[in-house]
Amino acid sequence: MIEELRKLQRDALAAIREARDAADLERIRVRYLGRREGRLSGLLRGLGRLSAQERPAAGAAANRAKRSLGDALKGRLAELAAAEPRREPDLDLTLPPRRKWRGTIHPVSQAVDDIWTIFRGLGFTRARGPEVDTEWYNFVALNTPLDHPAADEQDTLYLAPGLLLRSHTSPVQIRTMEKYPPPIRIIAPGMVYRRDTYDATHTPAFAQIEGLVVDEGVTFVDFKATLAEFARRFWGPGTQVRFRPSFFPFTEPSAEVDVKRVIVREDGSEEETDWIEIMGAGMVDPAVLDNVGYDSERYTGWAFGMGPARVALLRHGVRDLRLFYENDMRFLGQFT
Ligand code: 2U9
Repeated sequence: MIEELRKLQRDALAAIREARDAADLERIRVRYLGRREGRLSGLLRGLGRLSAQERPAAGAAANRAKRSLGDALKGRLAELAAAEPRREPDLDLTLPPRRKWRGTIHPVSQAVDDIWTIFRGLGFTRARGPEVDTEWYNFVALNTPLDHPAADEQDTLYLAPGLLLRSHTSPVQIRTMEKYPPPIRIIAPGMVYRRDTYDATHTPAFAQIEGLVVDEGVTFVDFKATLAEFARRFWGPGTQVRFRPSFFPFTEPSAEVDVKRVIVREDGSEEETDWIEIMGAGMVDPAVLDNVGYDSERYTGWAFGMGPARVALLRHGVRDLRLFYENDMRFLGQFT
C-alpha cells in the first residue's frame, strides 16, 4: 500500500510539473485527489483490508501524500500565474484621452470680478448687506416713496408686511453710511430680486453691482471722470462715453451712461458699435444723505448701478440671458 501511495505521488507530481495551465491542474486534482473517482480515494478505500498494525502508518502516509499534492498543485498554479504575460484590460489606444474636467468662473462672476478689480484700483472697498431687508432700507431711505411703482407688489417680492427681498443693492450703501461717517468710497456687489418674468433680458434673481462715493467737495466732474475712466478701463482705451439725462429717485441729477466701443477684428480692421447703455448713475440726492444723518450741506456724493449679467451679455455677444443660468457646461465652458 505504501509502495502504491509512493507511485501515485510520483505520477501526480510529474503530471503537476507538466501542467500548462489552471485547467490542466484542475483535471489533475480531480484525477488524483477527487473525493469519489480520485486515485487517492481509491487507495484509501483499501485501508480497511489492512491489519490493525499496518493501518495507522498507511493512513498517515496517505494524509502526507494528500497534503504534499495539494501544496504542489498550489505551487504550480502560482508559478503559471507568475509566468503568464500580464494581459491588459481591453484597451483601445486610438480613443481620444479623457479630458481632466475643470470648472470655470461663471461669466457673470467674471464681470463682477473685473468691475470690482477696476474700482479697487481707484480706491474703493467692498461692502455687503442682507438680501432680506425692510421697506425703509430698500425704498424709503432711498427717497423712493412706498406709492412709487417700484415698491408695488407687482415689482417687489415681499416676504411679510414691510419685509422684502432687496430689489437693488442700494440698502447696503444706506447701512454703510449709517455705520460710518464720510468719506465713503464703496462697491456693493450682490444678488437682488424683482418680480420679473424669466425671459431673454430678465431674471427674477440677478446680480447687481453698485458704487457710492460721499465726501466733502465731491462734484459732478469727479462723477463723470471716474465713470468715464472705469468705462475705458473695462471696455478698452478707445471707448467713447456719453452721459444721457435720466431720472432715479435717489440721484439728482441722474444719468444713463452709454459707451461706443471700438471692436478690433482679427485682421486688424476696426469697427465702432452703436451707443450701448452700460449703467445708471447720478449725484446722490441730498434727501438720501439727510436720511442717514449726513449733513447734506457739507457732503456731496455720486453713485452708480450696473447689471453684471447685462455686461457679460454685451461683452460676449450673447443674445439670451437665460443661457447664463441653464448651467450647460458646453456653453459656460467657453468663457475661460
Ligand atoms: C445710494 C444712493 C444712490 C444707485 C444707482 C442706478 C442709478 C441704476 C440700475 C442698473 C441696472 C439697476 O440693475 S439695474 O437694473 N441702477 O440705474 N443705481 S443710480 O444709486 C444710489 C444707490 C445708493 C445711497
